Amino acid sequence: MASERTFIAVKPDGVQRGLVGDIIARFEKRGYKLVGLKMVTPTKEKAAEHYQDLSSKPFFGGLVDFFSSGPIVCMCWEGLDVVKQGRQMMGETQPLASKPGSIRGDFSIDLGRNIIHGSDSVESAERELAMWFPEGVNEWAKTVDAWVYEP
Ligand code: IDP
Ligand code: MG
Repeated sequence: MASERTFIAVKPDGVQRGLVGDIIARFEKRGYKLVGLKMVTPTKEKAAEHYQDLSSKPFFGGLVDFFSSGPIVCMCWEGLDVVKQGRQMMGETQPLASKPGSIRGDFSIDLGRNIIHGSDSVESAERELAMWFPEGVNEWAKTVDAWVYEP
């Protein structure tokens, strides 16, 4: 099975609103494998590095302040096509454009409070995982995979 990894984070608003469990459950129930999980309160520097691609945007300062305003829950999920599927499960950047059934479509309204981050490409995932999990992730065999993937 050609597998990949993605970085998913529940942002400070999702943590405050008690949505961590629901978000984890969606990825677990889909069949993906959790290989990294921790709570971190990002420094402003780390938040700015995470969102470095958006540094020229007018909302960058507010985004960095918000992302470093409290704990986030960092996750690494592994499985087939998980980068793209993670984005599908999240919904659109703009919550009002997100379909009901998606995480943002079910739980958020405002662009600046859209509760979840997910890597947008395999390259971004590699960069973000190196940043948030410099210690590496957990290698383990999920025995139920034989019931999730056809051999
Ligand atoms: P993404 O989170 O769906 O990948 P990005 O374009 O990478 O979207 O933007 C990162 C985050 O910055 C968004 O999730 C959102 O919270 C915030 N953001 C994006 N565009 C705007 C904007 O135009 N105004 C305010 N905040 C924005
Ligand atoms: Mg993004």
